[in-house]
Amino acid sequence: MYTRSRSDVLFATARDCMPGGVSSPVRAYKAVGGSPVFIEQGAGAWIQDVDGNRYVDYVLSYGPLLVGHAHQEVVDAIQVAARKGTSFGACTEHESNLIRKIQSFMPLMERLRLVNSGTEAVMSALRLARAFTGRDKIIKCAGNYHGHADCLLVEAGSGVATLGLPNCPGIPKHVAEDTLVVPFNNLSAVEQAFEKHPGEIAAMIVEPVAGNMGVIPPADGYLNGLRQILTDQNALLIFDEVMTGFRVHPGGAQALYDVAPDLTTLGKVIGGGLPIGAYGGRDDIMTWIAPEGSVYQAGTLSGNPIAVQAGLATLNSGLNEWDYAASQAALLMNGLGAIASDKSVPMQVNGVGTMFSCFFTGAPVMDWDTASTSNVVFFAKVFRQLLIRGVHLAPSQYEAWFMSTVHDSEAIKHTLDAFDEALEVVLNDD
Ligand code: HOZ
Repeated sequence: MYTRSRSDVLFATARDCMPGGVSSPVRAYKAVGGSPVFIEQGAGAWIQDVDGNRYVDYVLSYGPLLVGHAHQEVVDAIQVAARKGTSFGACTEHESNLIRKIQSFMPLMERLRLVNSGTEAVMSALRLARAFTGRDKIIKCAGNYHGHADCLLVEAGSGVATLGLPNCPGIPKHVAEDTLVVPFNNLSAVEQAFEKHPGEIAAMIVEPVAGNMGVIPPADGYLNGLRQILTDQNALLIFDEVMTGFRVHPGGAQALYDVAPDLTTLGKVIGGGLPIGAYGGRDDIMTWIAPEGSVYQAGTLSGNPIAVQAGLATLNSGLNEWDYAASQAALLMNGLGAIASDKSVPMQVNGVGTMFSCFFTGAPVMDWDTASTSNVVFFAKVFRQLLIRGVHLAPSQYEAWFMSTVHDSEAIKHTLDAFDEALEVVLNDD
């Protein structure tokens, strides 16, 4: 029997002292109704809330937990690192070990700089691209989300799309004007942007598999087409692989689709659940970063030894079992699709590797316009029915489901049974 009381009490307290009661907006459940569950602990594929309810977790901290919750090797690595000291603001051996590990899967990242979040990685990469090219404008895609830096909160996905806040106040007009927005999966829009602003565009940043308007794979030839256009225009191609890195393929989207970005941004999995980010790429570009070059970027906690060790342990363990996680994702996607189809519920399942989305729409989803045809009211109802049946999703149609290496057949069966029942209840209520 699903009951809650303590979560509600804690949320009331949190609302008194935090905007919306949360540390990040999507967590407030505004798009799905009700109030958030407060999590007590996690182990493997499962989490438990403060009222003792258990859930199979597909949020996985929005992606980082490739090996599930409280994985023994990750916990051990964190404990060993913490006993030696939590932060030094000085060089440690394992920074290079983590970077070497990343480079063994993403060799195009010839040199990297570690930072503290995906947002920071993206801000830094864009500053570098602007310095390197001597140009100010950038291109991004509608519905892509690259963190909350001013110049990128324009027609963004993730929480911005979820809460319907396309134009965030507080962003200087001249900053927003330097961001050109094009539809995802549309090469001619990129060509037109260059025609309209010749010699002014420093870079295009793109999620090579979109993950923040739900998961949307690139159309055939899209990434190659971008590579060609950006090369022709002497502008840089930046792959934001904060979400896709080690998730769509062990070598990220750049390996899966065999397209070479000039710069790449990372986060999430490389910290195994602790705060981290990284940016890197061509050596001749990265050499512009201080202290080698004059593009300044710094951070007291950058390369934090605990985050670095958690990331290393996650990559060491997770990449050995990556194929299993991807096969479990495929199993679940097929199962969900079959259940929806049996009940004549229009639903598109989009997924690549270990991340996927279910859109409640009859139309194929390939960009923001088609993603936003998804029935978000229906999603909210299904979300609530799944929650009380022990399945924890991100409280947004536009966030991805993530699979881990420890989601076993019991977790998948539990999810499929819950989905079947949830759809039945929602259809009967409608
Ligand atoms: N960074 C995540 C992007 N999908 C969202 C996490 C959040 O907004 O809390």
